[in-house]
Amino acid sequence: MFQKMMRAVLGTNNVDHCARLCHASTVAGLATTLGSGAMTNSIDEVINHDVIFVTGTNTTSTHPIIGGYMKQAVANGAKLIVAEPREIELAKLADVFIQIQPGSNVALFKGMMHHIYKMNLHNEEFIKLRIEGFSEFVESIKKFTTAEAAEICGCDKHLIEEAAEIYAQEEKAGLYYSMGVTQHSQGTNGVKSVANLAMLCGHIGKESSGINPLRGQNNVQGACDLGALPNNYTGYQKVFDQNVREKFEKAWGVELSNEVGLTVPRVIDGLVSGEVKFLYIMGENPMVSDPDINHVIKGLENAEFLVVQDIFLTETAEYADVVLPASSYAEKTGTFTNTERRVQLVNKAIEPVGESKPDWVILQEVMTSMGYPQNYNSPSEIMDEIAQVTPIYGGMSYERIINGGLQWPCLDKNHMGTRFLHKDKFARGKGLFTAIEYVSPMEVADNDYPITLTTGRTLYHYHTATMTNKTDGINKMVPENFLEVSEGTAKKYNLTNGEKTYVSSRRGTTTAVVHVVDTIKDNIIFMPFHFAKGANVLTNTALDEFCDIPELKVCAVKFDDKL
Ligand SMILES: Nc1nc2c(c(=O)[nH]1)N[C@H]1C(S)=C(S)[C@@H](COP(=O)(O)OP(=O)(O)OC[C@H]3O[C@@H](n4cnc5c(=O)[nH]c(N)nc54)[C@H](O)[C@@H]3O)O[C@H]1N2
Ligand SMILES: Nc1nc2c(c(=O)[nH]1)N[C@H]1C(S)=C(S)[C@@H](COP(=O)(O)OP(=O)(O)OC[C@H]3O[C@@H](n4cnc5c(=O)[nH]c(N)nc54)[C@H](O)[C@@H]3O)O[C@H]1N2
Ligand SMILES: [Mo]
Repeated sequence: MFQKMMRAVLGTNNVDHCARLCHASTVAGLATTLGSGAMTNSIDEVINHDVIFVTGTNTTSTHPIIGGYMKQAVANGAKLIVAEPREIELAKLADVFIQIQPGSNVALFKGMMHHIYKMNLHNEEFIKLRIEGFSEFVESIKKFTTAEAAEICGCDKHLIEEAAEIYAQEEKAGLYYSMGVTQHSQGTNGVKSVANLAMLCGHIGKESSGINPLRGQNNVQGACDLGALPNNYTGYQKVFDQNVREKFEKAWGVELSNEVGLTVPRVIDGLVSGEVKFLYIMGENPMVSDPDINHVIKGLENAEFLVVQDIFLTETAEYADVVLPASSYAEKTGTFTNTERRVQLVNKAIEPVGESKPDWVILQEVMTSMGYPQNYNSPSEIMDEIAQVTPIYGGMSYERIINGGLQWPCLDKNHMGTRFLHKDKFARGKGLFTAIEYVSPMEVADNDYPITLTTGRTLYHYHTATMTNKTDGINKMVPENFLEVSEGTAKKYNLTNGEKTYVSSRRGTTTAVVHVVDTIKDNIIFMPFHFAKGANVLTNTALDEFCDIPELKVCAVKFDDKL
């Protein structure tokens, strides 16, 4: 309905935060290669893998349930490969752990594919039957040796070869990735490389074999599905497709634009340049979560009119002209579509507190007062409309999802939903191989800024901590901004465990408590982005050319002992 409001009232839809910051590169990369940008397997398929390849996901911290299943699978005999810049918990259980340089994913995957092809471990039959674009792709991997890959990844080439052999030869292979692959200026190419690797081995379209981008927020999958992307209506129907547009014009009784909207980084740039004047932010805290906070401040200060709809008065809400208090998940009924494409019902537990209202009620009131009267009586009626206009949700209704939910595609009222994707054919017909060249991150360490910063999460906090910093126990575990640094680097820069240091990039300076760890390599640091005026003061706004995801996982920084 939010999409309906934005498209109907403004003629566009600039709301794509979750998609942009998490899996915009997944949507872009997998839509072009496979035809659908979602987890291809289901969560309960995890325990039956023969091999699990984990890269760019700290699964036991960020998807602990799935991380737990992975541990069970390993206990049952599954092999585990981990490729990560940090020795995460799963790395300790791995058969092969490759500690790679942040930003080197494409080189790693290409090196693995080179070796698989050289050793004749690729799945020729599957490729012939189901994939196109092989010859050009093979040329690109033939010349890229594991030695070259190892040089870029900063690891031993034998590890790349061993990982390649295990991944290719096991029967049921699950590949899992998340932000360590997507949040790069080469994020879409990283995702396409993941698709190349799985297709090369025929490890997709089968039970317990597939590509699994672990989605982030409880409903980021649902937000993407329902058109919170600037180029899509619900169900990934394109805004520039005339038939689609006509369908929605008829359903909503308004004229609609066929123009693709702006992505969030372009919205912030637009505020800074004055091209964007009005912004309505719902359930997002860009003052903490967007790259280059000083740039965000300029943008928000420049907005002529800013509305923030949130359950708390956030750092972003401080800049708002109007704050609309929303009810939290516990105070409303609705659905969340989880990472395995399962549309699940969430029931109201308590009445909305204070003056807050469920988001759908607020949006309905805004639409009505803007001259587009709407009168849904319940979220269930909204779901009925979604089903009417959205083929992949065609069979969804509250009555049908009451017991455990349904996984899309669920095409009609008799369809039981879909456990794993691409079974006999890919959503796009044939899968598509893409020849990809390795390109380094946009900002790499140099003499002025000699340290590579990578950012991410901890188990204890959720994103910008609006919802987790109100709990004493959590604040005890992770009370303030910190950085992880190797012993060697700490020594070199005179940093002692527990002290506070300044860290600067070309964009700004922040402070962090030093944690000396033995899980990260020299000259690389990790900082969580949970804290205001923290990591994102430093990060780079460089974007992926295909989907505008920012390079949140790599930038260059230095230590300062004083300002
Ligand atoms: N506790 C908790 N759980 C969460 C969240 C939270 O805030 N807190 N947020 C949710 C959301 S929205 C999301 S999107 C997910 C994100 O889930 P994850 O992607 O698992 O989380 P991150 O910590 O951002 O990054 C994962 C890992 O990427 C690695 N990495 C960094 N650079 C590279 C690289 O170049 N290559 C590779 N291969 N790895 C790299 C980092 O070392 C890090 O361990 O988590 C969800 N779950
Ligand atoms: N450096 C760095 N930056 C990152 C990342 C990273 O890895 N590194 N990861 C990025 C990723 S993947 C993500 S997803 C983003 C997350 O960035 P944000 O989405 O900005 O972070 P959250 O803290 O989840 O903000 C959600 C807001 O929604 C509010 N909220 C909660 N429930 C409701 C509700 O029912 N209704 C309404 N209206 N509001 C509600 C919360 O109070 C909170 O203010 O951060 C991104 N930023
Ligand atoms: Mo995310």
